[in-house]
Amino acid sequence: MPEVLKDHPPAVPTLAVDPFGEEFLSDPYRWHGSLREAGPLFWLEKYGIYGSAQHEPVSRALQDHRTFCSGRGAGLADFAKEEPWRPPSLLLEVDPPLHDRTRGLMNKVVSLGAIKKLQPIWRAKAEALVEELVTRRSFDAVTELAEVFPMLIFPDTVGLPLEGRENLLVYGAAVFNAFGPRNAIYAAGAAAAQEATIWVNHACRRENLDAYGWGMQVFHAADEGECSEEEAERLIRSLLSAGLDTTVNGIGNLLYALALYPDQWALLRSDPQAYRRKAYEESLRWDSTVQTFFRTTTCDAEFYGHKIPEGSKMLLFLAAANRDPRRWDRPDDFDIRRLASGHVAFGFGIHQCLGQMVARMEADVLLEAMIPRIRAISLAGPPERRLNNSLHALAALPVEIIPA
Ligand code: OVV
Repeated sequence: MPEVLKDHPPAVPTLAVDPFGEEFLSDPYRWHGSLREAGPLFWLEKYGIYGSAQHEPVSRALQDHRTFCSGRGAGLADFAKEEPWRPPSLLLEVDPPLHDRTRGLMNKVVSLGAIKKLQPIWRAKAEALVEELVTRRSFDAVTELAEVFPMLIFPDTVGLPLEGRENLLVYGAAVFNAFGPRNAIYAAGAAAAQEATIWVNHACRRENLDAYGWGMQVFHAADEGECSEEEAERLIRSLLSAGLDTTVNGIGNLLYALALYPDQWALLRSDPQAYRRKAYEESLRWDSTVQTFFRTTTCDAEFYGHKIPEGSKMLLFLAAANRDPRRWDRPDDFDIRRLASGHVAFGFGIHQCLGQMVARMEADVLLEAMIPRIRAISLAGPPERRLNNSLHALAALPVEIIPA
């Protein structure tokens, strides 16, 4: 290194990898190490954006919503320069003060009390579903369990029309694809998403919601003057966007982990009270459903000794951060004994997942139903991936079980 350059700030490492390419998305964990090793900040030349994949810088960016804003989109598109593909989310894609009003209102609808009230119903549905699958001995843990269970409870919880609910998964997949570039993966779901979008927008209207669901409660908040009627519709749209494909894959990834680590299933069964909740938390750390989100800088910022200009997009690798060896011992091991809290699978800071308690309760009642009925669970064939620009998703997971 020539003497004269010594005092210059370090250059941001430039990476050629495409984090939305099929090679990357088929096996993201194979690539994460090289992203983390590049340092706390790197440049992804294919997209002309910054990236971060270590736990500390990712957490720091998520917490600093003034510098790393969401109002210019949580995807690759900069809403200050490009028309969003749909009207922006009033939760995910806005900043304070608007965000705090909408989030405050939604926190009251999606509250722990509301979830606990539904727990007995969710538990009964989980028991009935698991009961039936156990008699089969072998089944597909994605198409017959992970995709089925949230559909049995979540649309009813929101109070959606019965007709057309199958659009929800299609829509969710499209929403999460749309955070990435307009690549082949996005295009593959785009046509089906058009019809699903029409159905979702229709389902969010007051006249199509039942009187007792969370959807109507958002309209009650509108009646109290906390938001407009139009805002209420779009807030309900958030429940439908973020509430299904996320929990489906959260459960899918959990079941995959348990099938892959039989000793962990045995440990969980040996002391369910101690491990049930920890098992789901660890599965979120080990295999984060939402792999990435973007932020945009609101000003010229300094980040780990680097200067980032205003208006830069930054891709935060949540799933890579959750396996950062700087933060966790043996990060690639699924180990339900560890303290997984501090993972960023639900994000961090003001935008941290609104539905996280729903996700936890769904997993909890499912495990509660499985533990006494299933002695062992193992893979009966290779799992199949469903590629998505943001989600780590499974298309199929053949499993075999031994009843208890
Ligand atoms: C966290 C998340 C993902 C996708 C969509 C939304 C939120 C939304 O608010 O629409």
